[in-house]
Amino acid sequence: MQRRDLLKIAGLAAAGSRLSGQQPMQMQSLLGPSAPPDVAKTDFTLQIGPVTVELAPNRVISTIGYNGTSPGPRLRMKEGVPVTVNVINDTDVPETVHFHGLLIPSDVDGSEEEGTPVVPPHGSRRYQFTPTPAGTRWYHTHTMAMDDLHRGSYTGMFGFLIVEGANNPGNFDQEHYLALRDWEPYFTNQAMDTDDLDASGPQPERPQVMDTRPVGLEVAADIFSINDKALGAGDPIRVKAGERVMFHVLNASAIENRHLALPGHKFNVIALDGNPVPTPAPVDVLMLGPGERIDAWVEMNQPGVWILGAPEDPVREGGLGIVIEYANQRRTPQWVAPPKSSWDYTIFGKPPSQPAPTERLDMLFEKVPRGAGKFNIFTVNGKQGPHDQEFLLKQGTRYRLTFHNRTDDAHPLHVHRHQLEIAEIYGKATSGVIKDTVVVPTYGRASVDFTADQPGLTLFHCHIQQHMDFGFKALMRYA
Ligand SMILES: [Cu+2]
Repeated sequence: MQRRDLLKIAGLAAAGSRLSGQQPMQMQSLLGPSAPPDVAKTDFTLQIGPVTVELAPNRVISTIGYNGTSPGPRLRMKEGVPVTVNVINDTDVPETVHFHGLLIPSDVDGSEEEGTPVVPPHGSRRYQFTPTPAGTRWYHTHTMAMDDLHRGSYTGMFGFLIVEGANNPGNFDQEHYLALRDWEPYFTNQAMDTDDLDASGPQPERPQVMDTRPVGLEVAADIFSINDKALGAGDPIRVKAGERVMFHVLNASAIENRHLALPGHKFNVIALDGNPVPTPAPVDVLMLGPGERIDAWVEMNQPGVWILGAPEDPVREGGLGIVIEYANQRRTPQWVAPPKSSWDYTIFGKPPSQPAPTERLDMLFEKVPRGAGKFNIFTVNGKQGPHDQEFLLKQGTRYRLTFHNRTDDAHPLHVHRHQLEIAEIYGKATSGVIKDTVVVPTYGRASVDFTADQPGLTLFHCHIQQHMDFGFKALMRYA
């Protein structure tokens, strides 16, 4: 034994003698001086495993979810207070949990493309981050699904994540969290298209010569729910005349943009994607692309029993709705089609006051129809993802990113880890509407401004799972 080792032992012995008679907690801190102080602390545990969802007594879905339920538990975090989320993967495939709408580093954001380590099969991984900004966020799996409709966001792996800030949004008599979902998806080349409800705007990207090749397969579903219940199967939301009810709505679909209406009532929209809007405004119909959230309150001033649901009959009748029941009202829930309306982000904005950023990025999207039995593919600037050397960001620079949607779908476009301010959409200029996901209309164009202030790989993609899987993505990189 060498002299150096003897000194070490002597040192330890001395430390031990100083500790004798002291509390075990201090002993622990002596033994692990280099371990992070929070390693033993877990604020949230998400356990990935098989779940069953009883949408209705005769409709039970088997899928994968978090903590035995779908939606998963609602996670409440405090803005600026670090958290540890322990994810346990009880399945046979690697998983990732994406914290959608948070400004957090790439290694915990929950995207393999950005370099977040996966949660190995039958293993676990801790995500440690400081949640910001405040607002209605959510979490979900971010794996690829490709042709497997039992993977990725086709499963039940999603839930609300609420970041509480210093400001309370106001006093409401009730508060409800509504996640819009579809189940048991299938491939078809005749997908029901609900975008026509919003297709009244200009179409500057409509090609001179249309691509008439036969379309390939896309994904559709006929079974729907709000949270884990189909329309009529769960308890109604019971209200009293005069109450103000806050709804936090999430489109957790992997497939399609959704609309929501409540006959005789207006939604007073106060936040989009969790971010307060400059001009709160009442609307008859909400529209949310996959990934989007809306916070809106409703004044309950039409006593009766109503269906809060999708305006499209097959979607609502397939389960996308929930009953609103006023006190002392007993009758069959009523549905009345809402007034014709087009969703318009700009009514919640304010006139632009800043000059446009001079640094520009352009993304042009096309769909390649692949014919019967094959999957359509999507391109960004003529190529499928990853585009990992094409979009180089300079730290601290503000960019204007313009989306050119040269396809016949409205796409929900999501940029990770950054906030997007809508600058122009439907041919209208606006400002102050801060989003993480923006639905760009069929053949439409939209510009968003963002500041490159979150170094690290940053994923851009369409939030429709199949579009992302088949090319609709790009990786932005800090130079
Ligand atoms: Cu898309």
